[in-house]
Amino acid sequence: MDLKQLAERIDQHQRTGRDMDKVTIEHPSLNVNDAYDIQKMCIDFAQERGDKMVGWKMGLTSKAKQISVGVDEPIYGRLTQSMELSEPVLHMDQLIHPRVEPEIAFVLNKELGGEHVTPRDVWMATECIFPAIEVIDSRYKNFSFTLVDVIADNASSTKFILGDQAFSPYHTAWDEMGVAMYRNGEMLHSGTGAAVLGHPVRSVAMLAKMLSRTEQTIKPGMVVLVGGFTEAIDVNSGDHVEVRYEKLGSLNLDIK
Ligand code: OOG
Ligand code: MG
Repeated sequence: MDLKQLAERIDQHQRTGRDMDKVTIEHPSLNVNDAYDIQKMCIDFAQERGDKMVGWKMGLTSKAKQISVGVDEPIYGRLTQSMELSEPVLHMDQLIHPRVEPEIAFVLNKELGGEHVTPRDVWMATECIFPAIEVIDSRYKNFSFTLVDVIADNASSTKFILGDQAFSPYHTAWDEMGVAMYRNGEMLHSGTGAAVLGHPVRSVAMLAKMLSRTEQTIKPGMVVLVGGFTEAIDVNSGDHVEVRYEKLGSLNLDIK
């Protein structure tokens, strides 16, 4: 089985926003390592086209998210410059069935890596924390996938936006911080940071450890999305999403 050919196929669907069959239907023997190789190749293609890697995301770090997609272990994905929204507007063209979720993002000021990274190491390497919204859009039909499929599809990464205001890592207790997500004025989901592995800092530590398996590190300046605090919501043209973060203010997203 040619991993590069599979990466080319996924890359094309990521770019055109057309859905596709799960790669494991045709290739049931693909494993998690193959899937991360495919993910990396897709990002290499994007970089060859001039895009730039700006960070990482953790996914499926909360029970709510794991249950909603039927995959019960955390995964990571790669974030590029072209995924970052500079205005709180999401255009539906070239998206398939986007979903929106409340997150926070750590930005590091030191390299972080190794199989023994602790929350303490993460705090020592954290410059600031932003409220964030992630837009995920699985390239697979019906937003349905296995662990291997979703990793190969870059953990459904599509777009993200950070608030303008950066916060000190010591601004609040991030596990106690509440979020509430509204669509068109109706509150659909709420939760706290503890939903993410007990404390969001653990998600960054877990990423560093997962990356150490392939001798990679998180570089200074990189953004790390820790994973959705709650289940994601479907959005359509005309919708307005607001996420209220306790002690951080709100983020908004208009769907066009
Ligand atoms: C996988 C990506 C999950 C999160 O924050 O848990 C994710 C998916 O649900 O499609 O981004
Ligand atoms: Mg997410």
